[in-house]
Amino acid sequence: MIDFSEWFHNILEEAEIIDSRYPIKGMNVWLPYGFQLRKHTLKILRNILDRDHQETLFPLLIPEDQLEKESIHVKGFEDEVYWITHGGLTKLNKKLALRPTSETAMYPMFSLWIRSHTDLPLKIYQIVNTFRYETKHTRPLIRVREITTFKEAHTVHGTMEEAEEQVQEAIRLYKEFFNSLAIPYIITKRPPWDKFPGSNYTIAFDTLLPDGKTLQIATVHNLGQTFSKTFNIKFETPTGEHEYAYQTCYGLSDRIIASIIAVHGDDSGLRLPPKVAPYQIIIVPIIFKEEAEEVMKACEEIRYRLEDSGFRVKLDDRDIRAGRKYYEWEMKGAPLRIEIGPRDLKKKVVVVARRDTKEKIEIKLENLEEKIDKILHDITRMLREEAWKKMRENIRTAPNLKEAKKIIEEKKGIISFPWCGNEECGKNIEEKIKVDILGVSEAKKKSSCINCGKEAEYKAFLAKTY
Ligand code: PR8
Repeated sequence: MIDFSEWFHNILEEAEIIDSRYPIKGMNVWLPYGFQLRKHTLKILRNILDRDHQETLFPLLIPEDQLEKESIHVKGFEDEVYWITHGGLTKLNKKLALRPTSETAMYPMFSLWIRSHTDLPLKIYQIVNTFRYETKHTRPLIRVREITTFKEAHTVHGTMEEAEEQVQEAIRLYKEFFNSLAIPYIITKRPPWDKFPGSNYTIAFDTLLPDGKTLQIATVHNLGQTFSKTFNIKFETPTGEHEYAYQTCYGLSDRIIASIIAVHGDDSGLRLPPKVAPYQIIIVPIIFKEEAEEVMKACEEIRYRLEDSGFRVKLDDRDIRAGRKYYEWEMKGAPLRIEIGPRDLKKKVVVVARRDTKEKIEIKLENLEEKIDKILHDITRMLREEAWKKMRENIRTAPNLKEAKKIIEEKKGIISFPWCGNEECGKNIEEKIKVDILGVSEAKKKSSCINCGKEAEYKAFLAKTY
């Protein structure tokens, strides 16, 4: 991949994921193939969240006074809010915001719903579109002004410990989600100057894109009692006192699809993990005139057999050259292709081609389902291992700031280094090397801060980011 940015834009178009020609900056059209990819990805997340969250749906519009009630929160979003000022020709008395996220839509309702400790914990989520008037350069799926798959979860608890535990639980859920998509991640606590507006702290997942820049793909926020105090979310404890609740929220966006595409793709196009591929298996008939009917019949039979076993299958019977079909489905990332010709039928075998390794294997028809299932699992494992390896190889340590700057400029990727945790020192580091601190994890061994030399409390990470 010579130029990632160009590759990414081209593949979105060629593989028919989205059409970015819609005449509003930062807003795109999901095409049918992209929509299928989106649907299967959302299904995985819904299955995970549905275990103990309830799905809801709140209105898109938020009244001005409600959005502005939490002052730190609104300060963080004020540059990004789209406003509705008119209904037809009538000027509205109260402006309405298109939700940039839904805390201020949901929490006034939570204060009506929650009365007693028996109403807790409350765990809900919704998958909706949100709007952010991004001023930074927009990019399809990566930085959009209409986030079309904003998956936001919001929880309410009776104690700070429970909210802490929920943060850990959310991290576990998101790990499971990313693992099933074979997407590698690093998890860090954002520095205080980069946390979600109104939160006590923010934990973020970042992945590495092929150009060496990181992409934030999920965040988990501990909101403490900030919003419950603003929106009066109170409950009666078992001993009859009234206390403000503790909250968390966590979310993901269209960047999930962006990372599936970017992390696994190669020079021939997409390589989709089988769990989310619109078609897991493409059947291509190899037809010669005299046996055409027989081959087509066999292809259809195999298609029904595989569909019966739960695989998503497409029989590509278009009247074009087989080579063109191979090229197209490779580009669109279908994990497996089955080629069926008259000679194979006589031998009672089919030829299966893997998209990940481009390997071709002959499989006996009698144990087709079982073999295919195994191969699909193996493809996910392979994609996962390859992606993690690539990411790990691009996390480097730096002995001093000069060296860190050099590595970032020459190799990009992620740099880890010991840091004291002091805000002034952190900002000084960012100033010196002109790259942002991504976040921190606890330091496992004793060392001194790369900048000020004091004892390092944290292992910090630096990277060029999207
Ligand atoms: C919250 N409230 O809102 P967050 N384009 C694509 N993806 C984006 C964009 C954008 N313009 N902006 C953010 N994201 C909390 C948690 C409810 C849920 C993605 O958190 O502001 C980023 O990956 O951190 C970000 O981590 C995620 O949305 C959640 O947004």
